[in-house]
Order: sequence, then C-alpha cells, then structure tokens
Amino acid sequence: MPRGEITRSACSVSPAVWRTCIFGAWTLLFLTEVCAQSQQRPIFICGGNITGESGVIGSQGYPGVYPPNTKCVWRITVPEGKVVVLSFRFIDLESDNLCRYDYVDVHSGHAKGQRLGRFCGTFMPGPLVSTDNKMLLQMVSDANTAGSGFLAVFSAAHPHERGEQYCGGRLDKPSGTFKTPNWPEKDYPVGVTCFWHIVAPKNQIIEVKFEKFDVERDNYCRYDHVSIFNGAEINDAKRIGKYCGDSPPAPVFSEGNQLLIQFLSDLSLTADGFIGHYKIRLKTLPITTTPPTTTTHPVTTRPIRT
Ligand SMILES: [Ca+2]
Ligand SMILES: [Ca+2]
Repeated sequence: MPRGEITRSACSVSPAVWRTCIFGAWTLLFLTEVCAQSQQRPIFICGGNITGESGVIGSQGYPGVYPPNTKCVWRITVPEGKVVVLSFRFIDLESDNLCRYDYVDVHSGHAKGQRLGRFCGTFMPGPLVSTDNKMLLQMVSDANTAGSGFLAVFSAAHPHERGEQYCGGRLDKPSGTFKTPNWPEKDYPVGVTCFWHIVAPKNQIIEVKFEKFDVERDNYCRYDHVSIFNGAEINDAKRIGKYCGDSPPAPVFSEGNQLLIQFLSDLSLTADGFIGHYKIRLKTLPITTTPPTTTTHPVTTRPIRT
C-alpha cells in the first residue's frame, strides 16, 4: 500500500496531453480548470504522518469506495503542549454491531494503548480528544463489502479549551471535575470512549470520588462501564476497579501520582452518566502496602484472568 502525506501534487499529465495543450488553448484552459479543482480536493491515500495545527484525513480513495484487505495508519502530531481534537464529518464503513469486519480505531498517543473508540457503519461519534499532542487512527478493511470510508478533520486545542463539549483529557490541577458528555442535561451518548488522565506532582497521590453515578447496569459491567487504572495506560494488572449501575463507587486512591479513568458506552442503552471529582493529596497515610509505581516507559499489558 502506498504510504505518505495525505495530499500530493494532484496534477500530473502525460506528454501527449501537454502536446494537445500546446495546440489548443481551449484544452489548456480546460486542464487548468481541472487542475485547479483537483488541487482543492486532497487525494487520500493509505495512512501517513501528519504534523500541523489542523488537517483533513480521509480513507484511501475517499469519497470512492475503500479497497479490501487494507490496514492504514495515520499518525497526527500537533504542537507540543496542545491536544488533538478529531471530528468525523462522514463515516460509511461496513456495518456490524461489534465492528468486526471494517473499522476505524482512534487512539490517544502514537502507541495503541488508549483507544478512544472503534467506529463502523454510519455511526458518527462526537469529537474525540487526545490526552497529549499525538493521536493515531487505524482503519482496517476485510475482503468483502465496503463503503465510502470516512472523512475527519483534526485541530490543535489547548487542553480544556473546549472542555464542556468533549469528554476526557489531561487533568493536572490540584483538584477538578470530570463528567460524561451531556451531563446533567441528557443521557450520555452511545459509542463514546472518554479517558481522563490525572497527573499529580511526584510523591503525591490522587483521590477520586463520584458525586452522582448512573451507568447502564450489568452484573459484569459488560456494556457501559468506568474503569480506573493506576498509572497512565490501560493495563489489566493495574486496574483498581470496573464500575457500572447506579451506586457510586467508593472513593478511589491512586498508588502513585497518575491515574487513568476510562468511560465506555456501547452502541445501545444509555443512562444519566456521572460526575466525579478528584483531589491531589499528600501521601501521608499508607493507603496500600504495595510500593508506589512510577513508570517512565511503556509497560507491557499483561491480561490477568482470575
Ligand atoms: Ca468489509
Ligand atoms: Ca449502553
């Protein structure tokens, strides 16, 4: 698969065509018009590295039907200190309840740790916000059935600049609040994934309390749920808890100075959602006998089944 920038010079013509141009002014005018039009419309190819304040990403060949059996990866980098806000403008991928065949995954960062969502069919999620200045999109297609793909725009934003409209982000103030999209006016939407990454100064810990909590109930929290992890990434070995239903979880304390809160809703049944608060605390009382974990490099995910 060709990989590279999302746009490239859109107007290349054969020598034969140029000969035609030389002998016919109208032909030249026609070509100029075609070139002008095609330069306004980027040609979308399979994946690439995109750096800048804003940009457009489309599936390979968009708005044409995407090819089968592809895996395309786009890595977005916006200026340091900002976050990436990605908004889908159009999605048409093979439809499936579990997005098993064709899908586009959106990850916060360039590693594939924090997935902000997996999308297929024509479901359009709200804007997705990374926790740092990097985001990764991966689109996968299988052998059969395809659609027109997707078109998305991204822009750089200051963390929390557009806070009320989105969910997730990096929280590094001494205290703060996080809540599901639409809280308290409406139920949270289907198909959202939010990550709040709370960072305290070194040698301090984080306390999280939920004020109100109502997330689709299931005995195993299989559908919609909140998971809280020690550290900065999804890691089953560092999961503090997984919560759903309408009773607020008991207050949670981090072991170290970072905590990741993940909220996921599936594609059906929603509820009021939640509002929670965190506070950074001095590590005065021994909260746990496990030594605090300070991780500066990626930790391999080790699924634990008990
Ligand atoms: Ca397919
Ligand atoms: Ca649900």
